[in-house]
Amino acid sequence: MRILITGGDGFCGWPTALYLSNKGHEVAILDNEIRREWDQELGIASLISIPTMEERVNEWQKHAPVPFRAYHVDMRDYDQLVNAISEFQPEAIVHFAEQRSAPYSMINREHAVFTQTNNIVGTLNLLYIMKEIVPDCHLIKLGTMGEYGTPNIDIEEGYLTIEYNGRTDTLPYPKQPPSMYHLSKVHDSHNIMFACKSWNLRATDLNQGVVYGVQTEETLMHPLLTNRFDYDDVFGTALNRFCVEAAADHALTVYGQGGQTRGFINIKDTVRCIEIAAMNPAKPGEFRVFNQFTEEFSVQDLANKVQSAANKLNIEAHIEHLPNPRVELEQHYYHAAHTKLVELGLKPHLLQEEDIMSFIQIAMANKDNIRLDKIMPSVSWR
Ligand code: NAD
Ligand code: USQ
Repeated sequence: MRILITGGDGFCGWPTALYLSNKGHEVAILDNEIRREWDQELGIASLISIPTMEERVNEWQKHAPVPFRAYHVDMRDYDQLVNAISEFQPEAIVHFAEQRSAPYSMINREHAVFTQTNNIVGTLNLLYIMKEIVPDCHLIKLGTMGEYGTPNIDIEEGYLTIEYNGRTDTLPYPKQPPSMYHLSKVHDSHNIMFACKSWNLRATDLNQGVVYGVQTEETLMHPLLTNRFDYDDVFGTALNRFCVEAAADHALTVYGQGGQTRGFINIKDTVRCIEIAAMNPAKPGEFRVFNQFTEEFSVQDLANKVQSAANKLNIEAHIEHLPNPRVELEQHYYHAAHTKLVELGLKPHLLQEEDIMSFIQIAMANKDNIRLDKIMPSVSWR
């Protein structure tokens, strides 16, 4: 297949592009490297240094079994995006290219406006271009489990059948997102659903949980192909942060009581889920939703697991409960369906102690790059 991967220079996009390319698909990545500018703005960097997009693309072109190309394009620039898509004529577009940090979106008004503009305008441009240029192309859009929030009932995959005043309907599952970033994903979902209904486009919204892990088979093929590893308080996510904190002899930073429960997925399963979605496209007019995670953990569960793995490496990994910088429930019911990708063939990599030990070891090998002043939470929701 010809697959365009927007956000292909990012943490999920880069390994996905290499994986699909290695499987023989004709892949192009599209990215404006804006993520690297946010790193500079915040004074942070990936724990493992990554080369420029041009350098890593040049390196992969030596390994790729089929042509592999890159477009340096801003999703908000309609004309540039039209040119790239007209030239490449993708059969599937995997859309990762958004500002994806909840804390970044909560820094202040400007960052909230930027996040929602960047994300919603980019997706809207894409929908209009698909309508005009590639109406049969399948949009595989990265959404987030956070769209649902933490309701006191089971979470379904996108839709909920309800009976009200004697009548029944299947409706989009109610959304209660916990940040301006998560809200941008809800707005995207509504826009995509409307486009599918109105213009007969086909789309799959992948409501992904928190991704952990770093490398995949392909990113390990050469040092220039390495994936990024975020651990700072703005872009770092729970399990990866705890592993770096353990390696740095820093306390594990559990926010509040630690009962916050989320769906989690290994980066090795992320790339496979995208392949499954691409190989089993939605039908014309269909807006399909899959919940893309493999296991649920509370933040406290994860801290305990990291502490136990760290102890095996003779590291103490003390757990500290910090005042929660976010507004979120710290003890709640959480049970979310996630069967659709498994039914289509996903064989999950479930989190093992050896995985956690290997993430801590990667962090220890890069210990000199750990910025201790970038670990404690700096963004408040209040
Ligand atoms: P990332 O920040 O590492 O990568 C995103 C990429 O998109 C960056 O390379 C950035 O330069 C690019 N980008 C952003 N705005 C752009 C624009 N206007 N034009 C062109 N390129 C632009 O993020 P990630 O962790 O790889 O996440 C990718 C997607 O998956 C996001 O949409 C995110 O919401 C979603 N997601 C991520 C996680 C996670 O835990 N990392 C979990 C669930 C969903
Ligand atoms: N948390 C801690 N300590 C930390 C970091 C986080 O207790 O040091 C807690 C947070 O308070 C939250 C939970 O861990 O309750 C998850 O936070 P996170 O920073 O790991 O993840 P989140 O902000 O939810 O965002 C990440 C990605 C985002 C994606 C989302 C999937 O950055 O792009 O959409 O995971 S989900 O959470 O399912 O919506």
